[in-house]
Amino acid sequence: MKNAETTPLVFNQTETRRLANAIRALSMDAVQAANSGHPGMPMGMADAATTLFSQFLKFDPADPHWPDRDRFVLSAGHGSMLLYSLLFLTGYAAPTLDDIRRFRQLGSPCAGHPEYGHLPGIETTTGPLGQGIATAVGMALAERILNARFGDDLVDHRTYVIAGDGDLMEGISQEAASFAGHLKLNRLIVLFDDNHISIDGPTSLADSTRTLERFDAMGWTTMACDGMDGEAVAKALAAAQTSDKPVLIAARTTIGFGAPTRAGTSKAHGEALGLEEVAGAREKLGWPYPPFVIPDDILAQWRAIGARGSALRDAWRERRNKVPPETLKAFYEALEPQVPMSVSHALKEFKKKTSAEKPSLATRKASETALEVVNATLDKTIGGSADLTGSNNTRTKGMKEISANDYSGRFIHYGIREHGMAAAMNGLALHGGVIPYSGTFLVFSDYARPAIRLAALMGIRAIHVMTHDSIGLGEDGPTHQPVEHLAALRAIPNLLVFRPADAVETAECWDIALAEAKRPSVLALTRQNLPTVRTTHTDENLSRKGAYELAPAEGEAKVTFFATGSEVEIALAARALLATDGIGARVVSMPCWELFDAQSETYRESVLGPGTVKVAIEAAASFGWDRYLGEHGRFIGMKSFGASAPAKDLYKHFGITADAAAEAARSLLKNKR
Ligand SMILES: Cc1ncc(C[n+]2csc(CCOP(=O)(O)OP(=O)(O)O)c2C)c(N)n1
Repeated sequence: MKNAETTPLVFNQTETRRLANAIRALSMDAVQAANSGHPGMPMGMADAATTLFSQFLKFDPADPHWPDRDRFVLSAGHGSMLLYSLLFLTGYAAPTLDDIRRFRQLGSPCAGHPEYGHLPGIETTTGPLGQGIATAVGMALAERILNARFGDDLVDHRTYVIAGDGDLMEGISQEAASFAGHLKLNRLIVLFDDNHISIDGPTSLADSTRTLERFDAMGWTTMACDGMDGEAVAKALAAAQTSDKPVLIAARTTIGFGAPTRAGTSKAHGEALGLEEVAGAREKLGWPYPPFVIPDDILAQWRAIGARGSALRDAWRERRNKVPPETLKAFYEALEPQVPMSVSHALKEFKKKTSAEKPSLATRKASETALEVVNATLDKTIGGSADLTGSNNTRTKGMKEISANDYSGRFIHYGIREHGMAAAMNGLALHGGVIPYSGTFLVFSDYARPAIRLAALMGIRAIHVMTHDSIGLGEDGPTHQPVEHLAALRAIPNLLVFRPADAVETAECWDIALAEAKRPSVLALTRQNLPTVRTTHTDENLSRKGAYELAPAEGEAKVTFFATGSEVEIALAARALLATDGIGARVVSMPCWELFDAQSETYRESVLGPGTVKVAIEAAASFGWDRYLGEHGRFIGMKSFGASAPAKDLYKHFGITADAAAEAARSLLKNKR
């Protein structure tokens, strides 16, 4: 191991087994107490994990956030008791034994699956199979990017993953692994729990992949070893340290090892073993201690494993202290979650200029222009696209690409891997030191959704630029025209979905997305040009409240038009039509529902315009709009999939026009009388 200043603790197979049995006992007892959970995986992988933590993993329970620690990702999140046991045994402040006793209960940090933020040492939330390994790819990439910027003395660590058959069967593993292989992320080491068992029975029921060959073909170093033999695992892990490619170690294990009748079968997988089986396992493993009791000598050995990290961390501190002060300052600034005020200031200037010049711009283009400002001010943004760079407009001037030979760039060609991209962005964000943003078409948010959902659940900043946001994209037709996607994304809690109306709002939305360190964002942007609707500059970021009155009524307000993005232009035209009839209508732009919903009731009421009739215009499904429109409001939008035609024809065909909106308002007013 490079930079290993302390001797790793080496145990022979028998000693490893004894230490590993502490994991087995805690896991089966916790699952038994909860009467739910997965004892099999922790019991199978206990020896391999013990070897990894005692001899290889660079971590310090006393300083769990130390930036140069190795990252450990339990991709097989259902085996969460493996991780909780390791954290307890190696001496993290939490979980306590009581927490483990309350495994899977409300308030215990030991949730059913590991949740980021619940315990130090949980580097990412896992459970949806495949996410962990794909997120780890982002972590391993972040390490290389920061290493290229700050050097070996500050950044020199590895990312270890434990993944099961399920992780590797999931499609996302293909995207993630081929991407990691292409980028030669040799600091990524995956221990594959090769136990031939999943829930339904033997994996042969559904899979006959030659996994090592598959990974070999993707540019990985592959090896196989006996996962029940600590010494064999150590040998494989030692060899993995010198690889110039990512490494997959297939560790052959026995699921539920020790359980007298269930070991090696799917019956060890997903339920408590039962008291009799647990008692039998105690006997088989030679573990005579009562539930949740770890004998002192074994605990002491585990604590020694945990304690070896402090010397590693001290050695890193020594190296760090010799780094030139300006490098060190830049390093810690990069790790700072807050974005400097200079970004907001620069975007404010951009807004001022845009309001004065009033360009007609697609919001994807406006986003690129805003990003020119952002990327020139903030160097930790890492852009990218899933092979739609010229369409998403995410690559600004001078952004060098990141490649296997040179990680010093700032732009990632993710390839056509939306799901892998979104998960890698999570890994980049979780690692810290960079802010990932990337792009695809909004319609393909479906392909990235499970990873976006996890970002929202974890509360991390990943910014998704999603262009071609409606039928307004035109001729590519209904396969490419999102209809239900805004609603589907808005349904994800803690995700900010922005749909800016012009270049000014686009800059405001970027400002908010960058400042939101604990929420992911989606920016839904147009392909087609839009006029500038914010023609008077305000220093205040009006989008921050989620919705605001863009145009007041002339005279008494009888009508409120709500619109987002490209349909704000239509709302303004409808307002003008009503004005010629002497009907006062106001227009509310709603770039972000989530932010609006969080405003005070007084503000929301004032924006919603009590007493006015309400018409919403959005070239998308109506799902969700009722909450603003009430029973009597009208929605002008999509009721079906789109069609292939020029955008202007489509808006007319689907009735999303100023005439239709004005007519809806008139008829509502008539009914009101
Ligand atoms: C995306 C996803 N699909 C399904 C599940 C439900 N699930 C949890 S574990 C599991 C079987 C996994 O098999 P394997 O990785 O071999 O784990 P082991 O049986 O070895 O513990 C399944 C289907 C899940 N967690 N995530």
